[in-house]
Amino acid sequence: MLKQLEMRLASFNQHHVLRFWAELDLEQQQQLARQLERVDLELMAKLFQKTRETTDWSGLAKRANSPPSVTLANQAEPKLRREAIAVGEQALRAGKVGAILVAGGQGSRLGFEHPKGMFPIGPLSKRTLFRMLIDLLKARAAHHQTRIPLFVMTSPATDQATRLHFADELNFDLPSEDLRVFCQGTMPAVDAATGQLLLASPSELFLSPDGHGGMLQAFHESGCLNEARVRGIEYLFYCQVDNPIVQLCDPLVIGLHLRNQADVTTQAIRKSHPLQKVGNIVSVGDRLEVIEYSDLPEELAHERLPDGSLRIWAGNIAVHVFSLSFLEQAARNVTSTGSGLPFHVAKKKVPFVDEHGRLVQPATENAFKFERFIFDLLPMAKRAMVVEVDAAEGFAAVKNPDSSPTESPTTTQAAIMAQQIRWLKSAGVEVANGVRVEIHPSVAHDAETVRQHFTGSGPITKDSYFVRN
Ligand code: UD2
Repeated sequence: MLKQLEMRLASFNQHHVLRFWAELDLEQQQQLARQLERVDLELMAKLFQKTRETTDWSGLAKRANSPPSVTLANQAEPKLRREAIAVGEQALRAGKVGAILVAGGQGSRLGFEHPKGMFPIGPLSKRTLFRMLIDLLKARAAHHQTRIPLFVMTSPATDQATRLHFADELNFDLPSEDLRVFCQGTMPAVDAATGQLLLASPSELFLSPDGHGGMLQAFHESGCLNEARVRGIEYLFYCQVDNPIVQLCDPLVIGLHLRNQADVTTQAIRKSHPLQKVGNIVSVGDRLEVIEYSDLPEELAHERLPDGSLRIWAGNIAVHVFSLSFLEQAARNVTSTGSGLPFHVAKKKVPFVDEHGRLVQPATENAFKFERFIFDLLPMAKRAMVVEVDAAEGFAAVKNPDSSPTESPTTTQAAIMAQQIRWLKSAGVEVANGVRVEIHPSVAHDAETVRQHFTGSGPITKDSYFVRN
């Protein structure tokens, strides 16, 4: 077995990963061999080659237009809204909708040492991101007298802690058949100068999650895709664990998706400023694409139309509705062609074990990491649709620690409270200035249910957490 492994590695100039082999015990040798068997060395060589090529993002952005979109603003097209909501509600009631929550990222920017979903974000309740989102999902399901199965994607970095957390929380009272946790794959990192695989220890490759685009393969290979099909799911609502105000399984966006017979429908926000750190959804020819914020040249990000609005305005908030049949088709392509979603490269600082067996903490970026992004499914879709949502009503992601002025726990909590106070005020409830308010979704989960529950209530004059006893 060793001989074969050596030969395979040598033909890709990767035999250095066995340099500590003789010092490893049997278990460690088996661990390393198992890891290496799973690495596609040919793909790694190709990806390293590709790091030397540059993508002409500027050319693409110049050719790109902002995508045609439907707006969700309350006043817009009331008849279309009503009809779409009815269609979405019907799909929900018929049990045709499931939810995918991606929670495999390590949350390193936030500086939180547990899976990000465990971060306490409820402004008064301190409910975690997982609990906030699952409470919302349960409220949505109860409101439509239906069941919405939840598929949570973890990564090897978050899987165990996430499963333990769910067990501790008694799966947030979700029936066992409505909760699946599946784990995404990993990718090795390579030395930026040589393309050689990096070791995290003498018996381990350095591996990191393969990006949220790894969802497609993991969803398929874990059997979740098939399970969803067997259960009669036709539409999957996809979102990220870091956005507690996502309009989770909103009947309007599901209804628009259905009426348009779309493969993918994606929510977009109007960017608040040209360099906002969200991907840019554009249309190129008859396809949608996302240009990451880091790839969009600054001068193009600043371009404005004659009316003063941004030419490239549509910010990706990573909220998508996928038709199950489209995901199945895309997953079949992955299996049959081995190609799948493209990999994006990032140059990062990656600690590694050097030839003397010492762990080196590099001072500068020394390695390439490779990730797949879910939004690369957009250009594969024959019918893709963009729905504009007001950021205040659907996007308040937690990305950074409180020392940052944006996308921090404080800004997200402020957005949650501002939204709920807005809903209360539009239901005619007075809310005193400076008062902190949080409404548990089992009481009310959107503007309409707040109106139904609170109309006629007295003024709110002190910090209040509304929750069912
Ligand atoms: C992402 C999008 C950006 C914008 C923004 C909105 C990318 C590359 N960029 O930026 O366009 O839409 O989100 O919030 O997607 N995750 C996994 N597995 C992984 C990596 C990430 O599950 O291997 C999850 C992670 O747990 C989180 C989400 O994906 O929920 C976003 O990851 P991120 O924070 O790295 O993405 P970000 O903020 O750079």
